Amino acid sequence: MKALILNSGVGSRMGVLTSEHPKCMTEIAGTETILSRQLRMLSERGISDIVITTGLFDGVLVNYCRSLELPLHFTFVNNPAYRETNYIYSIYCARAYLKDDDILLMHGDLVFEDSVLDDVLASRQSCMTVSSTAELPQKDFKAEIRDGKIVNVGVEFFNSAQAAQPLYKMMKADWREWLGEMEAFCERNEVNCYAEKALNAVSSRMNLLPLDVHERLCCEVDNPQDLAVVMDAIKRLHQRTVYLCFSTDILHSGHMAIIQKAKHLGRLIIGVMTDEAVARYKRMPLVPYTERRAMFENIAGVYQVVPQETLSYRDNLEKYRPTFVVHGDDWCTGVQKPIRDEVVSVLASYGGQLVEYPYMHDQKFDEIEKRLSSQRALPDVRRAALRMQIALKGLVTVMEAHSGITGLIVEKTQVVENGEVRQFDAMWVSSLCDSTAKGKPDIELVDMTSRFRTIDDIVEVTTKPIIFDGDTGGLTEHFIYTVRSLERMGVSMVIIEDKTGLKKNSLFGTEVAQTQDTIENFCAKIAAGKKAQKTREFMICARIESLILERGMEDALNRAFAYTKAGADAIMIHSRKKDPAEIFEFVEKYRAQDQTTPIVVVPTSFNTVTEEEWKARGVNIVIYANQLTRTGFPAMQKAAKTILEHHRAKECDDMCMPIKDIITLIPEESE
Ligand code: SPV
Ligand code: MG
Repeated sequence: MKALILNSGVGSRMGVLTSEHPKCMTEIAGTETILSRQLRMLSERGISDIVITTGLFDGVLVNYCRSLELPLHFTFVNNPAYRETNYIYSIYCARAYLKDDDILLMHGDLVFEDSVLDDVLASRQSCMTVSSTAELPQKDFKAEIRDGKIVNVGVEFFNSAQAAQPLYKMMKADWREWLGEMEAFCERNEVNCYAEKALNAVSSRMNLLPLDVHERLCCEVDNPQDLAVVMDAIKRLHQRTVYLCFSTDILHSGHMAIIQKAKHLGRLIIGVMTDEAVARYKRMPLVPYTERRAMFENIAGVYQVVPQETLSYRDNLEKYRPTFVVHGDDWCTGVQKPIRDEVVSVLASYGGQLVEYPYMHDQKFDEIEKRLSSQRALPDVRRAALRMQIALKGLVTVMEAHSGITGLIVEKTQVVENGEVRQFDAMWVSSLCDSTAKGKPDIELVDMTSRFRTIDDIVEVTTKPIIFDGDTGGLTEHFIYTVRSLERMGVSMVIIEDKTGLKKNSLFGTEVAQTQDTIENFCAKIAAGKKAQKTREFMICARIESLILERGMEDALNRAFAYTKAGADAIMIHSRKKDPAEIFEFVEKYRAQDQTTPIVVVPTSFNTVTEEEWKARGVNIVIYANQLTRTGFPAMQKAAKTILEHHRAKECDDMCMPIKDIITLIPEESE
């Protein structure tokens, strides 16, 4: 597309303001002139081919354009008869440069706001700016509109007319018609009329649409009064602010496009969602807040970058009271709708406006985001995620997984509650469930090679952090190898319990013979594991079995402090009582002396306590240790029985998951 700017007029109505330069060089805001503003706006939108017709002071104008040092290619065409002819003749003089392209035509004294130009450029058909709300001017241009199309443009049309401003986007074919007619006019020496007279002669052969600017700035500067109005309007435009919020880890051209659009509405304030806010509503951010903030601060033309601490915009809208909030229209439905509704109501309270752009579903962007998201599965990223989650969320929820499919269930299951998406943060590779899946008892019979195989299956199809049930950790000499293998696989934490000899599942308690390790031995195992670990983020959690084995609270606490001192990164306290009282007591007494070491609980028996209460009491990790296993197998048993009872599978059908749903859960391409 080429821009054609008409600057051959003398501008005599401006008085002394045009005594030394053409009207388009009149300053309208600071050192910005009508022309420099037009050219800046064009260059920001990638329109670089500019044809300018000149008249009086043409040398001054040419030098001025060059001095602006914008990345534009100019063609200047002087109309030598500028005093005796109208701009129809200037266009005629420039005709050789105006063939074979769409044309953006504007008068050199026209001042318009960014969004007007954006709308004109976005039009898929030829258009001219009009205002359905402005009063019909007596002497200026009006457009006569019939059946939604402009049929006549001129000062003499009052019927079915709207005020019109000389800013046109002409599609190539339409422009060819108009230009051809202008040539015919000029060759008949009709050079003193408006170019629009030629347009009116051919308008029936094209679709020239009126583009309604309503109250927006789009105004010619003909005299000092117009100039005062325009200067005031620009000052008000500069005071407008726009708010845009991001939680993205990277910037792609889709984000940049919306930032550019938003910038055109006013001073741009970007809200960057804090890590805590992102963690609450989606997954852990891959890039920390400070880095994400810096990314936006370095974008030219961004006025201010501020933290947004919640998913809700309310606090920031009340604080900054932006004139506009900009967002893609994808939040009109789905989980983000309540957030949008709140934005609409806060904006209404002070007269702000919501501007929504059509959400662009571009495969290119989806792929970039998918590729980025797949980084979560990389061992280094996955391993570090648990520590980050604890720091950002305070309480992390963990669900057991013992295979690829159960891993996928933990990865993907979500519920929406009050506009917030709830999902599990991490996976627990339970010894009980891993052994059960292999039809074996939970007595450290399934060896580490096999347990690692399970981790591999899960790791291959998921991205969430993993906590590994390391049983007793085995011999210290073996444990150090386990630690390194787990680190390599991207596991975030191993939990080892202070038992020795033949380990049995804790939920059997004292019903079976179980031996607790000595504090010294267990501390040595923890210390050896910590020494062996290669990465900073990996965590070793010491699990205390004193309450399970009925050794009392004091023993539990003594051990907890000793294990922490030996280097344990977290403490797990276990109980098989239905009443959570002893766990509460332990947490309270431990927290009285240690406020930072994360505490882990596995509320299988004491399952009435909510996550909110655990958090309030100072617990950091809640593990749902076996619920997928304990619900899955009875369903299978029931299906097996039903088929046996009916000698066929039909009666079992209603119990079965549709094959289609399996496809949703397990995509064919790796995600
Ligand atoms: C497991 O899930 O294997 C555990 C937790 O160790 S518990 O079964 O409660 O002992
Ligand atoms: Mg276990």
